Amino acid sequence: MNTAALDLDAYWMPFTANRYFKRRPKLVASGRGAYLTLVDGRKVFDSLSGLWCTPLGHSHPQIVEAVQKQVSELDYAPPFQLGHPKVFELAAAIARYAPTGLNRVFFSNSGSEGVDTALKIALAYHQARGDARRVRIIGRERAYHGVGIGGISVGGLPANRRTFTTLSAPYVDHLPHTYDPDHMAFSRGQPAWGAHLADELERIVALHDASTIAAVIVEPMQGSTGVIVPPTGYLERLREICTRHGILLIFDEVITGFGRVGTNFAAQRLGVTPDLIVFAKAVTNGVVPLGGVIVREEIHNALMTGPDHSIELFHGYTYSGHPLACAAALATLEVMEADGLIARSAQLERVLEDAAHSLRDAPNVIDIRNFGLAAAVELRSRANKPGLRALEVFERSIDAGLLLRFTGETLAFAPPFISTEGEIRQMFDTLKDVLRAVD
Ligand code: PXG
Repeated sequence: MNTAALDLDAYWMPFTANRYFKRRPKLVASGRGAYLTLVDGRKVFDSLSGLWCTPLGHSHPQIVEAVQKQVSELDYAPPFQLGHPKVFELAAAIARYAPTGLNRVFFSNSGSEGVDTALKIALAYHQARGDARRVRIIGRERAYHGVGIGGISVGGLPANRRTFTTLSAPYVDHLPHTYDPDHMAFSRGQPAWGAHLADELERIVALHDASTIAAVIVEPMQGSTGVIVPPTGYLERLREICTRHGILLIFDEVITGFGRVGTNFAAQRLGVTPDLIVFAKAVTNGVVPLGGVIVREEIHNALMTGPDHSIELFHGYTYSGHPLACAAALATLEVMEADGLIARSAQLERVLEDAAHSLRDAPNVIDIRNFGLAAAVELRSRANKPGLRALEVFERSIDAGLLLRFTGETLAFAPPFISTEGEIRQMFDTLKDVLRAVD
């Protein structure tokens, strides 16, 4: 494809250094299985499964077929006061994947919208029960809950918040994050240190009074800030404190949901059941945008009040439960089940862990973390040039056949579940070579 004639000016790219990119554009031409091919012919291993969203690999024939069939049959159906069979079928299928008791599903189109939806449901639930003083939401430092106003308010990444503070929701507070390299550098799986950080919730509850707090929202494993793994016992303690004070616990499982940590959701892996789960990404294998919230039955039922012809929740999207998204999701869940891919994700965890930690002595590596089929390698910054080393590693890796994700000085890996053991080892062997070549 001749891209020299392509005008790059009009497209304002998301979360991208636009000017840098447009001087050195990298355009993807096609994707198959665990690989993407750039327009210049370079083929790269997709080591983050897209952006954590394509665990079954690109162009999966069964998903492609399901979407093609759907678009020719029913391309769109209005979701307000009308439904279509697949959206009900999908909600029931998702409920079967979720922990017992969470069996009502509200659909959005993205993780950000899913987060906003969960926060609204939490507020609506308390109001419906006559507990309208519960208006505060507690998030966490370093959290990423998408880019909606709700999500950045409870989120904890300063760069994503600081420009927009005037729009942020006022009734929020934040737990401390759980990352402390002095206590947990090079941990394999869950760090032993840090459960006590959950007790900070008691302090926040005492400060604001439990009667004003609606919900706590956390990512069970923090993905986009660089695979920050919950310390053993930490989430259990959060759950216990929330239950004791009548506070809802929301797990944002946009990254961890649908097999990334070797179980359907992180809730099941970690044995901690929240009241609401936000999902997106892998549910459709990234093929069509879809997100949503899985809600505990009692929360849903508490809102089913008033005359039965009246709307119970004033919330929804034009594309809630879009037929193409439903077709893609049903096919994705079918393939996951038929091919045992969540079990495969679990099986590959140890291979990934060993391969990642083999970089411990590689140049400029200051931490390695892993959990489920995800890992992060943290690099030392060059003096006065934060992020530049990771950027160079990223560029060189592409030449070496590896597409990796970097933010700041953190490299993140979340390979497709269909990867071979050899491909997972190769990812880190390639990275090792690249790190030796970058000063
Ligand atoms: N919650 C969590 C936990 C996420 O990780 C969102 C919400 C927002 O989802 P949408 O669909 O609105 O983007 C996310 C998104 C990365 C990366 O490189 C992570 C995300 C998005 C883009 C890149 O880690 N997570």
